[in-house]
Amino acid sequence: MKLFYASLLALMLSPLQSFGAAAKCELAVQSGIDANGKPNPMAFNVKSIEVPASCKKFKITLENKSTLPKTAMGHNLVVAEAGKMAAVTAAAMKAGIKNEYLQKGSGEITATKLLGPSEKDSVTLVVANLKKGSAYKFFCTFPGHSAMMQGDLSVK
Ligand SMILES: [Cu+2]
Repeated sequence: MKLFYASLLALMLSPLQSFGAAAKCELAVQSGIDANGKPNPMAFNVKSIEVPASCKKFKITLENKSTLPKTAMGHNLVVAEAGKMAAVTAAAMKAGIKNEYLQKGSGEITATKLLGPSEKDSVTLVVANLKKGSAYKFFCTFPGHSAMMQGDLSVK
């Protein structure tokens, strides 16, 4: 009988344990805040993103903490292969503010909307579509921002 209760207890605990060990398949990123948590109009608070290979999907939510208007200091978060970042940012500059500084189909894997103060948007990466060991970047395509606002993204 003691053994029965012991195995029942183990059964009850196991879902909790696997939940605790499960990889986190989402991440909150802020713009307008630097990696040290200090206000910085042109920064992300995250410098690199590791996407767990065990996640089917990986959600990134960008929240813009900058207080400057979208037309002057809007931010987005775009994901692309590292080798395509320059092409995506160049195309975004040409696309202009009327297209929220993104030329769709220029090489981005996914992109949030361009955010003004206190705005939020999320994107979801399908992890099976990313290659383990490949170099990806996340960055902001507002003209001039990607020099400061960028980081590495990889599948681990
Ligand atoms: Cu920006």
